[in-house]
Amino acid sequence: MNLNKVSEIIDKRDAKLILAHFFVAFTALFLGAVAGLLQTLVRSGTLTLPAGIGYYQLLTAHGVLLGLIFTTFFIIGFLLACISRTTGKLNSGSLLSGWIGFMTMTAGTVLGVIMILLNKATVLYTFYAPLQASPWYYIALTLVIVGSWIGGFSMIRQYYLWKKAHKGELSPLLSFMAIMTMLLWLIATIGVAVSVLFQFIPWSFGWVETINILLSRTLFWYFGHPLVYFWLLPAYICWYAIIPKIIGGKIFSDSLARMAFVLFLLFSIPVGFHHQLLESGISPFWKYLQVVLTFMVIVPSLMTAFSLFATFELSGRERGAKSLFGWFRMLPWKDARFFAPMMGMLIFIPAGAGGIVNASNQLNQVVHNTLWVTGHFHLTVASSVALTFFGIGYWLVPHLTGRKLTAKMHKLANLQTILWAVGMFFMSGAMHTVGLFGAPRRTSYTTYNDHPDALGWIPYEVAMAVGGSILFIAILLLMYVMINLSWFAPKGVEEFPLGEVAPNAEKTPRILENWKLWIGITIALILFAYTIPIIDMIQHAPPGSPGFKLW
Ligand code: HAS
Repeated sequence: MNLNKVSEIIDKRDAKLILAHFFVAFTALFLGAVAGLLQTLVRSGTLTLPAGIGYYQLLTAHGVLLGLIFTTFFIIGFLLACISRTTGKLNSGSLLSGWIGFMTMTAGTVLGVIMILLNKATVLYTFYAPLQASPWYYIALTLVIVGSWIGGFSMIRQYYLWKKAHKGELSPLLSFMAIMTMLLWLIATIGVAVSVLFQFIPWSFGWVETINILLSRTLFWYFGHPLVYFWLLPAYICWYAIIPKIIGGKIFSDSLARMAFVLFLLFSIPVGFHHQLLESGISPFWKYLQVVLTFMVIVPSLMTAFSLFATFELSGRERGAKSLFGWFRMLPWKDARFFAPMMGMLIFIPAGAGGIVNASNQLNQVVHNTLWVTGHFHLTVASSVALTFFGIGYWLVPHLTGRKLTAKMHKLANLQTILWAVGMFFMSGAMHTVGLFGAPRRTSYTTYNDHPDALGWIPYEVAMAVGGSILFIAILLLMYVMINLSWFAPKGVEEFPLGEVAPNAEKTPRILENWKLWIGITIALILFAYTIPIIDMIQHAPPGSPGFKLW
């Protein structure tokens, strides 16, 4: 097979496809952020929405645009960039399917947003039954997912062609990680696709009268938890394989990085019940089993933390750092490509600890459905992941547009990161705290008839609004930087930083690339964790529910 030579600069045609994904991603980010700002103002009682716009309508737009659209478009664009950079420019078939995937996802996004704006889909991003949206909303979600599959297949095809042309060689780390991330997504989305196609669409069209709620929620969370690792793994790609180059160090271990990704594939799917610990209808044994598996999925993150510390320390020591933490000062704090992801890493320490709290059955009883959980995911996806994505954008956008990240843009980008961290400190800190006092999530402004508990929550809700406003300023700054890097920055070549493995790292065992083995174990674990509970849910289903429109 004749693949093109790998070039240090991504091919122009591939760049266009990647930039198209980024364009939709950053537009969704901006619109979702406007919704977010308004939400914090409404929730703190500071603002009443005009023109009949509902709080929950806004909340749906916020969750969908940021949690589903910004992330999916950015990730697919970034993974395509990783593939193109390390296996050579996309061949014409892969490029074409990349564009078809993009168009399908974009059509789904536009249709979905129209449904939300028409107030026909105020069901939040988790679209829990029995809330019932217009069937066109579920069709829109289907298009987004099917489009992402087509994009994913174009990456897998490219990877397959590379492997064929390089028989017996270990694939480039970045491509391996990109394919693993995509594989995780493909297996995870099967759950939500089954639920949407066989439950939500027939039910919302009125072809069947009722829906099995527990089954729909279970299929959602079968997808919903690996979804969070679909967000996280691209950030890990940057931390493992790109940051070492930016700091002038080396990747600590290729094997460890690949092993962490394999473990994510194995353990991130059969754990959805930890989102349903308080739901009846699932026996405690299966909940217990999935909680144990949840604790397994913490291991690759701990491995990642270890590997990153090793990379930082070794690179600092190589440059003469002597004391225990001397390497800390050697890190390039003024480099925006480093600073934003690094803040993401630092924030991931408390964010991950919060996840461990959530996963602990007894503690989950205290925090479930409170603002604590909202605080948790604003630290994980909206800080650790988002800051890393911004950091990637700072070099990848100019790399693709043939421009330079200037010293002025570095400064603004660093200011952006600081504002983001400060805003999130206020917003997420207040959410975590008031969540422990019992304030529920997914709730508009109310004082529950001036109940003293609810009145006590208000100062925290105001702190959330303060944080939200700072975050919005940060988004405006981000947009300014991204627009500059896309169209106005000086022409030039911005590097695609690609780390090299430390020369004395262990040789990577071949078994880590044994796709059949890992996919086989993944399927076995999924069948083990889900088969009996799902049969139970179908055989002993309570009467199904008709649809409700409560908005
Ligand atoms: Fe979570 C709910 C458990 C991670 C996102 N999570 C959510 C929801 C979202 C979400 C969106 O068990 C809400 C869904 C909804 O709408 O209802 N979560 C976990 C656990 C982890 C975890 C155990 N979550 C994430 C990540 C997310 C995310 C990542 C997005 C990207 N989560 C839960 C549970 C719930 C939940 C329950 C349900 C709650 C309920 O009741 O509803 C773990 O994966 C976390 C492991 C992480 C670590 C941290 C490792 C630290 C690293 C950084 C090292 C730093 C360095 C820098 C090296 C163990 C890798 C240092 C440098 C220096 C210079 C000092």
